[in-house]
Amino acid sequence: MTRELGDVIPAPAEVRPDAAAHFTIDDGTAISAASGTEQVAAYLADVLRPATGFGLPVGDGPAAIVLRLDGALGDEEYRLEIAAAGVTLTGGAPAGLFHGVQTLRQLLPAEVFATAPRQATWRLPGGTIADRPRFGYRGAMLDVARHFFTVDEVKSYVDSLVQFKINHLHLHLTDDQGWRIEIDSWPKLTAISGGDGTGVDGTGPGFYTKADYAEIVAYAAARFVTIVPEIDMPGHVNAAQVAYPELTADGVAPPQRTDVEVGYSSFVAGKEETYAFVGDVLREVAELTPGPYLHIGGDEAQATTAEDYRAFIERVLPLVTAYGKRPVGWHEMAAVDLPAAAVPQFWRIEASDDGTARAAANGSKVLMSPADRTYLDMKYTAESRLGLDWAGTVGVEKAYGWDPAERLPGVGEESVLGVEAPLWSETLRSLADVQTMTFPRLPAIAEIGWSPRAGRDWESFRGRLAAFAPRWREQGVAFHPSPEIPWVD
Ligand code: TNX
Repeated sequence: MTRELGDVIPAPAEVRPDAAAHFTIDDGTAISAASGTEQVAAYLADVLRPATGFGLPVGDGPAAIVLRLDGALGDEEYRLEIAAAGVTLTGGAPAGLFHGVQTLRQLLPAEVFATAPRQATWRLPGGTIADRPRFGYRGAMLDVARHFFTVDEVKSYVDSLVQFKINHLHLHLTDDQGWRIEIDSWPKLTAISGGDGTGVDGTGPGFYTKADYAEIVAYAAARFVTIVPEIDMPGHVNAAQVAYPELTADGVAPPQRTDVEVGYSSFVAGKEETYAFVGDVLREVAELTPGPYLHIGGDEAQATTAEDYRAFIERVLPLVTAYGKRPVGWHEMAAVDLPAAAVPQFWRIEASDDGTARAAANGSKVLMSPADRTYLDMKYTAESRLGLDWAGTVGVEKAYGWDPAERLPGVGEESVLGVEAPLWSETLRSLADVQTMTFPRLPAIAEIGWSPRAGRDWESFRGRLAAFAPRWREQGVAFHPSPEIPWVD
């Protein structure tokens, strides 16, 4: 199927087709990498070589495909010019070039995503795309606590997400059912609560050593994705208390839990041991985190009194800041007066906001994850095999049909940091399950986060989305074949 210049998700800011022109990549095509573009040029060659079978040498001399930087553009901004003589990709910074490479891949035939050589005409439609993001934070979240996912599975997930210009991956590392990140000063966390029998129904054991975690962070960084680690507290802490009973009120270890209840566990706000523990954990996690954000959870603390909750959050926020990070927390955190650098992550299905609008008025930027639109763990329909439905079912059109700057009174465009699509893993058991819940809804959230508001159009989106079925099949990525989309073979 011939691709047209506008056949891209998320929709680019500006598309100017030149119907008279096109460029075809062949076995004589080379890539010219200007200074500072070498890393992305190597990535471009790497992603094109398996399917094309071409050598695609990268050098600094003249070539048909040219990568260059232009400091006049924003960091994530790029311009892609396709003419008969060749292709010029210009980025404001390597991140912008990387996004431009994803656009270029989408403009090639679906076979380009194959892992072994294929016969195809590697034709790019002519014209110019000038593109830049609406919001700086476009994220996904993976819950590795309810079910653990390996380093390789997380890397594969990153590779699927970046195709839609996602630039943050939030890892929900701890919860009642498991603790998934090694902490040197409190080794029983993973020795006990990362081991066999942990996770929902005991089916999701495992944890990241510090070396594993650093490997994920580096892999993501090479793809311009920032990892946002979450240590959920003061609720959702049963796994920590199983390993260290001194973190409970009576000092008695609770039973290990593998069910899906929420809201029953709590750290003790009035105990000094609590803060010794939290301080150590946050320090070690901050050390593993080159990115600016550290997520402290704060959701569903039903077993914590309102007074204790506020005391706890007020004690913990300055620790995050002291370790050089910006605190992120589920919006309940906004029950206290937040520093302007703190980011509440709004997840409610109603417009009620537990202080989020007040935080925005005080200068905080809000991360928008309304559950009825962005939660990738909600069932698509009542018949879905996987997922929950407490926020309703979420079809593709519903995921696409909202706007982050219109969702919450008092939280307009200027107060929105961006959007994030969380995937909780109570019902998930494999990477294929993760992919099935993510695709095709994640592209909808990605377009909301990246593309200009004015161009939002469901008919256009579902038509563009239809072309991704063969692309995901080539990559071995599972997806839900929603009847809302007129899929092509
Ligand atoms: C609510 S939304 C939770 C999680 C569950 C999720 C399931 C939020 C911040 N907390 O503990 O896994 O619902 O959809």
